[in-house]
Amino acid sequence: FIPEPKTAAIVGCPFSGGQPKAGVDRGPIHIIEAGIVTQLEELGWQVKFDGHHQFEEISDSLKEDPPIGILKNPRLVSRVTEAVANAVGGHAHRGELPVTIGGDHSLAIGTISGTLSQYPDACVVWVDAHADINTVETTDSGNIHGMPVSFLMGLGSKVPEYSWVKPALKTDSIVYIGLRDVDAGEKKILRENNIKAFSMHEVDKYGIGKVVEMALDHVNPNRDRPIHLSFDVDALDPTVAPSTGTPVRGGLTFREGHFICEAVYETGCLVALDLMEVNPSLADQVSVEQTVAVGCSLLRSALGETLL
Ligand code: EXY
Ligand code: MN
Ligand code: MN
Ligand code: MN
Repeated sequence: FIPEPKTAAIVGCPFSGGQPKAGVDRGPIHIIEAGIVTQLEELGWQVKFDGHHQFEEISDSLKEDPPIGILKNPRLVSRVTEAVANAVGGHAHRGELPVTIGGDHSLAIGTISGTLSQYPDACVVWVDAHADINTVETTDSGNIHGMPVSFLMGLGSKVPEYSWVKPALKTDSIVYIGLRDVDAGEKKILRENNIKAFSMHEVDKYGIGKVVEMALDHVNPNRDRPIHLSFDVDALDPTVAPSTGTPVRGGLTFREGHFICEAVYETGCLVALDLMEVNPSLADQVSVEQTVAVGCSLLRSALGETLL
């Protein structure tokens, strides 16, 4: 799907409005400072990075952003993700592979909308400890990073502020890997909509190789659909990626996380990539460096780095 010379466009998104913890907005800054641009160039990519997106204009223009129901920062998240959708869609339109670095996972409302605008037949591989599919009705926290998938599918009652989001993601076009902290309301949504999910239970039972094969068979049986890979770093075990806002024990090992990225790259179908929820202000210096390094290496694996 990606023309030669293969070009990756980094969409740096210093944004934290989808959740309450400060610092996740510095994730992309650390990933860039760790040298991801050079690392991807060394893999043979032409890399475009023209600075992090600046969302100040948007936040400054919003004098106040009171909750809608219990949704927190609803207008800010809407406008930022709309801008991200345009950025990602624009890069995809130019034949570049957008690599969005968050920032919190509410950004995926934008990244996946952008991908689907250019590749309506794209499927999504969502790697996360969480399902991020709460609706306006089911969310207990009101944190929109726990809700992007429901917005993209048009589940739950509509928030007028989000009318720009097309419900373009079909329930059979996403597959989850790594789940282990799913709210009761989310379990019901997954069940009722027949949404395919491989939790850590399945990873333990079948092994990551078989799980990824089954996951791809579900969304992309002929390996001919474009793939958007949305990787939440909290899918990894907290011993591997400690610096993240909602860590959950019992996660993917270092290799399991990388295997997913390698296997998606090997399909040749990858058209967009997200790395979300790296929060360099959580945990000690060593843990932060470890998390940033693992974030960079996941991105490299998804863009073709091999072990041999
Ligand atoms: N399910 C919980 C909520 O909706 O608040 C926790 C969500 C955490 C989401 C992180 C980004 O993946
Ligand atoms: Mn850009
Ligand atoms: Mn997430
Ligand atoms: Mn998560």
